[in-house]
Amino acid sequence: MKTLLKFLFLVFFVSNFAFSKDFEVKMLNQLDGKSMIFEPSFLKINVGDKVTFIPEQLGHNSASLLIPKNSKPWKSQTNQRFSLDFNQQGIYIYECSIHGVMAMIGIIQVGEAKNLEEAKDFLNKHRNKVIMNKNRIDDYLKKLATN
Ligand SMILES: [Cu+2]
Repeated sequence: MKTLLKFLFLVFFVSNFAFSKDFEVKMLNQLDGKSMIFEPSFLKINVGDKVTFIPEQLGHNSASLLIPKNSKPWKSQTNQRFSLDFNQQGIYIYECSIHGVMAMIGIIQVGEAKNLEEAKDFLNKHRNKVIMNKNRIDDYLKKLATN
């Protein structure tokens, strides 16, 4: 009995640390008066975690804009559920290819923000390419600054 308890404790303890977590990002037309948006649009996860982009409403995809070194860029099909494992630390910036100019942009930070300066530079430049919702870019820059 004691051995069983020890075993169960160990399984619980190890699983808490060893197993990766699954996250979901919804692709939406509307949220609280905002249009064309990822939710959550800023996500902090650990190395090995998985993110699934959910086409909750139609007309969106997820495509990487800036990724850490040694990681792979991605571009999902419009209206398709899409999952990705994040195995490199750093900041990943992505957009919806269709609504990029409306700042339908999201950020995923995996572990340490190793490419922080690069990510900030990118956002500052990218700000000029966005026509609507530039304030979202400013919010991201603020969030990254207090990281
Ligand atoms: Cu979109």
